[in-house]
Amino acid sequence: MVRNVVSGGDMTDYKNIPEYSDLSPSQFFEDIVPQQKPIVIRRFASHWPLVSAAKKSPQDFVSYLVSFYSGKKARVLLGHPDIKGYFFYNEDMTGLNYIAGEERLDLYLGRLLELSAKDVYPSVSVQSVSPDEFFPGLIEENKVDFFPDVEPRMWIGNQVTVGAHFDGSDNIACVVSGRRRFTLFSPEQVANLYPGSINFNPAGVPVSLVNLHDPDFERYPRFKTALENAYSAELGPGDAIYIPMLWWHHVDSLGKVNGLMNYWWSGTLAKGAVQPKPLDCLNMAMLAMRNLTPRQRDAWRAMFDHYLFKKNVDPASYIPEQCQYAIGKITPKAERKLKDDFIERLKQ
Ligand SMILES: O=C(O)CCC(=O)C(=O)O
Repeated sequence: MVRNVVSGGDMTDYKNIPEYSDLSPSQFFEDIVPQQKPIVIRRFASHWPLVSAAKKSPQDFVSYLVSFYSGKKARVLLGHPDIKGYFFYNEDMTGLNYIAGEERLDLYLGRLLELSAKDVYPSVSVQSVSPDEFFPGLIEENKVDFFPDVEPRMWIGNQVTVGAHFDGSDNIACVVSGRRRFTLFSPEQVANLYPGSINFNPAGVPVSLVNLHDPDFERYPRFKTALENAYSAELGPGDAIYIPMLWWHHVDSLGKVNGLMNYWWSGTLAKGAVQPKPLDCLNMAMLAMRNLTPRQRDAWRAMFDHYLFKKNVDPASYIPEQCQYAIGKITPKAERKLKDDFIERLKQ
């Protein structure tokens, strides 16, 4: 059992996410991760100099970061004040409601401080940048012993909103500056969230087409059910949230200068992750089966249930190891051959 359960969050309209503090990596990986349910870990990184600097002031946070800066330019997102920080599609979904450009991060961070003094300001954000690339040495001073081999990513911006989306990896996201509110939906809520295009979206994965802050219930009536089943937690510097793979997360950055460090692991965004991604498979399955009748699709559902979901019996339990391939045991050579066969077929 996991110890040190602290109180739940204080969001009355949403379900609380269980909270822990002083969680050890073994408690986390042995007790929490197998359940694939979100938790909040208070004081996950409260010992980091980066968090201490942010707690002093946004200026201290920025100065500390800039002291590591490599000089490389990063992709910066910029949105008009009218979008109220919500990076999304444009009105008719022919494009996005923000622009992106390359910028030096020391200039960006300086600008972020300037904007924090204004009443009306554009939304700015750098998302999922590599600390090793842009701030070499930062990670050595700001480590957790949960993930010795996972390279984290950083997110720095003002009051921006990332609409509900999912990732193909498990994730620990740790607030390092400002505050963030996370609103989570379980994978079973997918239809109630009205996910948009797989191939054209602001996030690299489908995003919910419903604006959590201003839901159009006439157009998206099932979103009410999603809201009834939503979880929420607000995090400050040093606090972290565990978001299991495929859990939808909508994230509001609430401070003037917000920073996040996150760790994606054992999934499609982690180092050494397996390719192709499950989302590629979904795309491919839709392409391959688009002209099948509903009955034929049902027949394939049974086949997927058998081979992939192993519903009633594990096929690897009765197929000799040397013939299992993707079902179970596969040698690197056989995996390469399977992928090469795919490539050849896709070229046709
Ligand atoms: O915190 C954010 O702004 C978004 C973070 C996110 O989507 C993630 O960590 O997967």
